Amino acid sequence: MSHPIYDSSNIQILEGLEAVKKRPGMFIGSTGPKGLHHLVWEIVDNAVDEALAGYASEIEINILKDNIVEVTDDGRGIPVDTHPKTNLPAVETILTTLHAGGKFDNKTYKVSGGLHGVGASVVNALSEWLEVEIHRDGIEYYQSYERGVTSCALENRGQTKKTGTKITFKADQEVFKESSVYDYETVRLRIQQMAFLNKGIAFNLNDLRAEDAQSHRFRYDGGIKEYVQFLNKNKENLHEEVIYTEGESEGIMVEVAMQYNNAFSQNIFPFTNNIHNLEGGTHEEGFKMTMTRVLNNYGKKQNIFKKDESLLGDDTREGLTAIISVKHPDPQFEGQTKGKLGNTEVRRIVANVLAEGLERYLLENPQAAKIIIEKALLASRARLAAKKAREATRRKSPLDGLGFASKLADCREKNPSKAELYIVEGDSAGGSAKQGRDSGFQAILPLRGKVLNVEKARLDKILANKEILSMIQAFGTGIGDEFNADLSRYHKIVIMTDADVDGAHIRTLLLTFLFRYMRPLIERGYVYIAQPPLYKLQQGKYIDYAFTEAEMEEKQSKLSSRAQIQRYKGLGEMNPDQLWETTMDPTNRTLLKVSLEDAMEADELFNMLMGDEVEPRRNFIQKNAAYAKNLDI
Ligand code: 28G
Repeated sequence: MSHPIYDSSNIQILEGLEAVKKRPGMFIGSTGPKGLHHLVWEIVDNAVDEALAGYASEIEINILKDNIVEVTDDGRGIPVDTHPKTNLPAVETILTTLHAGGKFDNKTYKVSGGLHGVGASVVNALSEWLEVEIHRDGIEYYQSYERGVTSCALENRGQTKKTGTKITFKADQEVFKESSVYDYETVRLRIQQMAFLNKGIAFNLNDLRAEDAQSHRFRYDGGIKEYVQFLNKNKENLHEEVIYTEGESEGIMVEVAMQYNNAFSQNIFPFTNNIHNLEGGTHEEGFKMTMTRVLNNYGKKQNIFKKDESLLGDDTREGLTAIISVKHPDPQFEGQTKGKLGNTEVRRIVANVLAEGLERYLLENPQAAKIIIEKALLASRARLAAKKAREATRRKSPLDGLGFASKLADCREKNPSKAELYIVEGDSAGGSAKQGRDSGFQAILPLRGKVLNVEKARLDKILANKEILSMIQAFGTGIGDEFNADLSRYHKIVIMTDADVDGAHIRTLLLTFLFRYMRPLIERGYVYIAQPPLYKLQQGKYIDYAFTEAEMEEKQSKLSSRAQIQRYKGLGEMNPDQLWETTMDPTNRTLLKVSLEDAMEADELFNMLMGDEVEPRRNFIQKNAAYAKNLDI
């Protein structure tokens, strides 16, 4: 120990460390896999900050054997001069005191961050050990720490020609009990996203844990412009060039990139300091407001509208892929998951930056402008037509409202808080569920074939899909402008699909539909995923079930002689009694409640991180199909 005498600043250090170790979740969200990966994001964020300040251009991230992580930048190197308050080298202060991350003075601020940005000291406190190597002013320095406590004084290791910082750490297994294994795909996706969001910075990622090392290099000089291209890669785009604009005001930097395609869904992704704001916020509001205003003005001025015609916000966003990236020195977050940007000045600043850029684009590209306005007009006309059609159906008798017989087998219970609806994949599983259920309070809706991918269809087409119509009718909530969660006839809507790739796909499509069109049902906690077992173990009269391979092996090893093992390929293979006992009986089943966060993350992973590439999506579903438990598909 380099400082055996504890003065007041040392005591402060120890208190800070204790706080982090006592409640790691408060600082990194959780001590599960997500929290573990946060350690990496935190260190990478600091390197990105140094690059954004204009001093670093290359960042290397290596995952070494034993899940040791090494991050290197070619910046100025963390300062080493003695800090007047702590009497310690600046680097030691940064790594051992809470919130010393870059807020030493108010002249500089961290740009990256959000949940992260908590400072490298948090990573240090939650690491079994951490080492820092600094190349600065011609000298190489080194220091190491154990669980956040300094283990040797800052060492001068002689001369160097380079500059920069290298931090190497091993996450504390006593903290990350669940797992301290990094998932390469997760790291790759996030690093690629960081590369898109911070143009010009090069990221080198290497996974050196296995014999056959994997690596990726990302550098996008076009930044979010290239991000939009990536997202729209397999789409038919309505104009070739991505519309891009940037500006700065009141210390807030704004960048917007967007492009229309011929699909119907809107994919608008707002970011603050490199963090995706799943719940939107003032930047998204400023964006939407301006899109509506500028396109309406342009359409009117150019006489493209028929009389009385105008665009609603939604019309201007049909088929639009957009990234809004804001860098703010003091972001405030609100909302259910603290994922919504609240700073009110941002609305105006985004609006100003976008209006200027978009108006200029429209004037300079009249052909593209015309195509965009016409696409929005088409959306507006379809919206009015769909409204008329809905009004017409509403006047019909409610019984033949659908124009076909729904396969819903309803329950007798009419009190929504006691009634459950199982949405079951396939007629045969639907049959088993109908026989096995308790018809007192459990309703069954079998779905045939694939549910329509709502990403690729407009509301009027979605409403022509029988499977979706039967769901809407069963729920009783209505849809679109008329949606009302209070009318839901069931407070448990359970998605029950096979534990295979197709099942995972159908589940994803259903979740996407519910997330995009019936979000309040998820917010209220009405949506669940059933967990059918994957295995049946039988030994004479003894029957047991297992939900994972590991559980099956464990149960098998506890039996004296070898049990017969059956792997269920689908729900249809279970007889009604088995289905009831394992998956539907409230006293025995495990239902997974779908949280808004789960649904948002599913949507995010699919639509933003994966882009529109078919292969990675398919691989991803395949890889995750086995883990029905993992909702974050
Ligand atoms: C490799 C993994 C992660 C970093 C720097 C560079 C400076 C710095 C970092 O300073 C304290 C606050 C403002 C001066 C700043 C170097 C100014 C001059 C830096 C990193 C003291 C933090 N020279 N590079 N921190 N500042 N890279 N990479 O963490 O007043 S952190």
